[in-house]
Amino acid sequence: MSEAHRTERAASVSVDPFSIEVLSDPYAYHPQIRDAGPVLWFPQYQVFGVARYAEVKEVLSDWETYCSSRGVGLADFSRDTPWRTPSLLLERDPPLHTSTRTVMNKVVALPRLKKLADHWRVVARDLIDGLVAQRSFDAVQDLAEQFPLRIFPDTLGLLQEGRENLLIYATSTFNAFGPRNDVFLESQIGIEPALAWIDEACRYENLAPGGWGRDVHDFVKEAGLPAEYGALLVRSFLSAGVDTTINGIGNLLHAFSLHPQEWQKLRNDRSLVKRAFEEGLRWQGTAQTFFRTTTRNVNLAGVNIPEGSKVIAFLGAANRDPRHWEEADTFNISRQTSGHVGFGFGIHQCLGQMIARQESEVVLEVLSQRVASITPAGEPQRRLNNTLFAMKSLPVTIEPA
Ligand code: OVM
Repeated sequence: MSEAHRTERAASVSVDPFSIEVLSDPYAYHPQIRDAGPVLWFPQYQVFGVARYAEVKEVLSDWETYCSSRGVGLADFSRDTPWRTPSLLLERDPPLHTSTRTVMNKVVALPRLKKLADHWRVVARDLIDGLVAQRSFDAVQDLAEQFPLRIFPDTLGLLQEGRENLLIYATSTFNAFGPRNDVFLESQIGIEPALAWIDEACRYENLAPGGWGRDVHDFVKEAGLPAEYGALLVRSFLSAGVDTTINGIGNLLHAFSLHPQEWQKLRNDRSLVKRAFEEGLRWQGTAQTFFRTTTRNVNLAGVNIPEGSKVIAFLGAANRDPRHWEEADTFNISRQTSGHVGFGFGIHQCLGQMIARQESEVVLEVLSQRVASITPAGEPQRRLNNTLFAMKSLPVTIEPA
């Protein structure tokens, strides 16, 4: 509170964080925005921003001041029409958020998740054995995209037909947190049928018995919440559970292809699998940015931010802030990564993080048993997205173990 009397100006930043250049290589631009000041101002969008670890954590910790119910993208739901019906988790505040989150926490509970691990391992072995036999493959298209799609829709009990809509929908959802730029508009092509499929797929009668999708509906009922919450909460799994895990695994494999010594480290000590996943998220996170909206005038790091302001939090920049991390830019799977904000922080911290961990750990366990080395075999290609740091292609050649 002693800081509340200091008033400095937010550092004005002229670079567009949603431009092709920045989205292609956000890490090249992070030092500039971190060093500009603790609180940033983007005149082009009329929004504040934070890119240092301390301020990102402060904004995410204080949900009463920095709310989610006015949208976690550039759009302010108090003025602008939301792109889709707002999420009952991501785009809500307590007390409603608390009741929906409580229901969903039951669905993703660890004992339930652990029961799936053996089956996921069989799928991973099958997939990876085929790729190892090929020697050369695309680590994004043939592995990172395939694995979550082979297990997660089945875990939920989704319709078999039309699953290609999952990626179209998720890509648009994450693009919609940013401005209506070309990246967003391109992802809108063919979105109408995808949205219609998503709505259908989330209905109780279209979800397979025994799957987590039906469990969501059942737990909603048990908790005494309105029945129509069920479908919308299933939708959160479809929004947040596919593109995120795909790119988490893709970015991690990219990191290993660039750091062969870290791959050897993992092969020599498989107890590093858990840390390797966290370090992958710290070093090259999937969700790069989320917004909050201020509910009151607030002084952050000496800068007055008026009520009703949008604040963009740069998670990826915070995760490499040298003010917090030693050798912040180094990918080191044996480092202590606790406190990274790759899953966000506070009450909205990733609900599916244990699912993401289990998926990635299964892939890394099997891959580190079967593969002695991963070598780039062509230029990796990025897939530009207003929120996600994503890859389209990562050609590699592997040496079998
Ligand atoms: C949701 C949702 C959508 C996108 C991301 C997310 C990172 C959640 O609809 O609940 O969490």
